[in-house]
Amino acid sequence: SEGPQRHFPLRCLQISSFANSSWSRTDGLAWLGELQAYTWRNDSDTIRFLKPWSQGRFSDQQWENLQHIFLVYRISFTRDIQEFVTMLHVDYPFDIQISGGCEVLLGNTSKSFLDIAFQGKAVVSFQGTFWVPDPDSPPWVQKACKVANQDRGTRETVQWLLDSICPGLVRGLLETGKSELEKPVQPEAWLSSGPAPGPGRLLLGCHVSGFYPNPVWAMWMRGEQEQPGTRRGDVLPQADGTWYLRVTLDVAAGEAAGLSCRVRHSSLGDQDIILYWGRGQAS
Ligand code: ELG
Repeated sequence: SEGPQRHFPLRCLQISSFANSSWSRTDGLAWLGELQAYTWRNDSDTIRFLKPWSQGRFSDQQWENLQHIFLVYRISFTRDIQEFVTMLHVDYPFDIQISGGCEVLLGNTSKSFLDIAFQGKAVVSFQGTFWVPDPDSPPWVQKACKVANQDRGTRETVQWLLDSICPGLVRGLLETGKSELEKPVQPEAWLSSGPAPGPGRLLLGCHVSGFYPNPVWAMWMRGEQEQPGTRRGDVLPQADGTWYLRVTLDVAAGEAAGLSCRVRHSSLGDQDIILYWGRGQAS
């Protein structure tokens, strides 16, 4: 087989909020490419599968073992942080975010990462076999890393999770989830007129909804001429795993005729969607 054409990194995210010395919570979630495959809530002992293919090629027993590792880890992590905070005089409240995972590359290779942020700022990463603090992270984080680096068992577990378990899981997921991961979904598109940006002006909207995967191209055109005034909104996630985009154009009311919105997406092949202003709008 040819192997995956696109890249599908597994990104595991941990969000831990510490309000004071007696209240904290830790939640987790994980994405394969653009699709969320797992959640792990603070009040649950189990990692929940969000997709029919989330188990990958791992056995029930392998999942039990992983879940147990994460359960022990969550308790230990919370206790460790509370100890560091007491010892090193850190102020509540704060958040710690951890992003870890891997990507399987061609030829049986993989690349992994593990990054920790404190109050939204990157402070530590795991590199090779050690926790490495950012040079400009607070002194208490640097001390905490020195302590963490003394725990060889944990460093070995982290290495094993990143370099062996993660790529193994991803390889299985690319098989079990292949059809959903690789199947493009066509957008639908429609035009609207927004609130007048000024006297004698129109705000033309072109809405593109329901596409997968993410990159999409949409432009206001006059014939073959791309309109440089096209303003692109943010690409917004929708609950069903597809995406939404709006592009707008501010024009003189008299110049709207002859404009069109053109949409290109991998699901459409060469068949761009072209919608013409004035056909169907009240203008
Ligand atoms: N170790 C129990 O963040 C991100 C995924 C990490 C998974 C690690 C799993 C290993 C684990 O749970 C905790 O360790 C004991 O038991 C182990 C067997 O179960 C081994 O025998 C081990 O040798 C033994 O000590 C351990 O308590 C660990 O410290 C939990 C927290 C790990 C962690 N540490 C960390 C903290 C790393 C870098 C920097 C910091 C400070 C906070 C920095 C940012 C704000």
